Amino acid sequence: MAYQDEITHMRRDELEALQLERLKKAVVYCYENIAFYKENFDAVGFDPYALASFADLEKAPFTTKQDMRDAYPYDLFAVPKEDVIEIHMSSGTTGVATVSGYTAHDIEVWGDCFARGIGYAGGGPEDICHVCYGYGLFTGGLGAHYGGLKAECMTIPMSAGNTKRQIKVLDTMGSSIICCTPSYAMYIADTAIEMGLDPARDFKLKAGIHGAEAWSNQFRENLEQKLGYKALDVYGLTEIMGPGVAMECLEQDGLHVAEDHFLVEVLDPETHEPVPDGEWGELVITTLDKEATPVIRYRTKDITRILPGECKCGRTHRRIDRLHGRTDDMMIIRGVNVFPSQIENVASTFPEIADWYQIELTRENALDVATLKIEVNPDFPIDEIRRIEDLQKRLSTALRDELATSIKVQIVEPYTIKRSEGKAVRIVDLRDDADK
Ligand code: DLL
Repeated sequence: MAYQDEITHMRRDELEALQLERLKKAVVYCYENIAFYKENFDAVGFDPYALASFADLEKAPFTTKQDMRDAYPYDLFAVPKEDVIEIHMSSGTTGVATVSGYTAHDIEVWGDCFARGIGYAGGGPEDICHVCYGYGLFTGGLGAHYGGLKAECMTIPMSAGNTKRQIKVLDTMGSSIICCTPSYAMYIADTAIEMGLDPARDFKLKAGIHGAEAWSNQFRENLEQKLGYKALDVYGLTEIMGPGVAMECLEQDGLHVAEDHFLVEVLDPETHEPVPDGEWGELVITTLDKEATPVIRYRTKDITRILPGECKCGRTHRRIDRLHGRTDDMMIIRGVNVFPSQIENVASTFPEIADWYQIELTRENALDVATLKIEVNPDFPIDEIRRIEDLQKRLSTALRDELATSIKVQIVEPYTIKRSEGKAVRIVDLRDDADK
């Protein structure tokens, strides 16, 4: 039996009844305890006491990141501060930070959700859970940590950084599940290989639980090959709950949403109408039983779709597809929408190419230009101009065929793109502010 199997295998009708019961309470709870929701519901005439079906929720207004910023620091808290036992904050690099609070109940739920994901990875008390997401205001470290404790793993709170020490621990202590961003997993794998180790053989990893940034299927394959394990995806966000809102199982066919705690909608980002299952749109999340900072209809700006049908693993919680990226990260290159992960998908099929890249955005003659700066593998003859030109040409052609727009390609030397211990910086925007 894996952690909370009885919940992750609930009959759909029972699960939906539980969701509806919790949803009814959640809208009333927000209305009665948070002035923002009272004002916003009243403004559009949404009566929380009258909600009788999931469809009724469509009449409720959205909550946006800007609303959360405006509420800084405590205006969206539903409980007095003495009931809050932990807070997290977004980095605030693109504006004012958003603050999210947790009561003791909320922390329990968070640990449960991540622990289920450890179960999805085939893990349990016999496992050693190596957490190298950053600990701190970022939710990655503590979220994975609470999951490790709940799943009764031996949990190693490494935090991010000090890569050589991570490798020493992985090599000697038998870590079997590693939790970090996919780019940090790649950094660790590449550094270990550079140090003369074969991580697929020398480490004892059976699974990785990776998220916080978009990563392509090809990047995943490269990771699995280097580390000899199963790399699984995990989704979460500061404003709702850290990692564990949705997690992938060993089928690697989408992420099961913790539907007993979160209600998800996928909407057309322009019209805000729901799209049918299977179609891509913006993910909108409502917390069903969060106490400290409950949220109704949060517009995540993340693009995904509900995967129709049942998962082969037998769990009943619906799945969202792996994220393409955020609407914010979408580039419009000569009229075509492009996500960095699509570029990554094409580039990482080239054996000469390493998994490190950055996309520079500039503006030439009133048009946005994307230049892919990408490293070759250390064994590539970087001094042979012909070989470089040939590779550049083949890669640009492959990108044009796949994306229907042109991306400039610039091959760079190994180890010249800055490595990241947390979220990788994939887009460097060099356009003037006025151009954006
Ligand atoms: O990144 C929480 C997290 C930590 C998730 C560890 C998974 C693992 P924030 O820093 O608030 O929280 O960033 C949230 O990151 O809206 C997505 O755009 C992106 N993101 C998170 N998980 C994934 C994923 C954490 N699996 C924002 N795939 C979200 C793609 C992801 N993007």
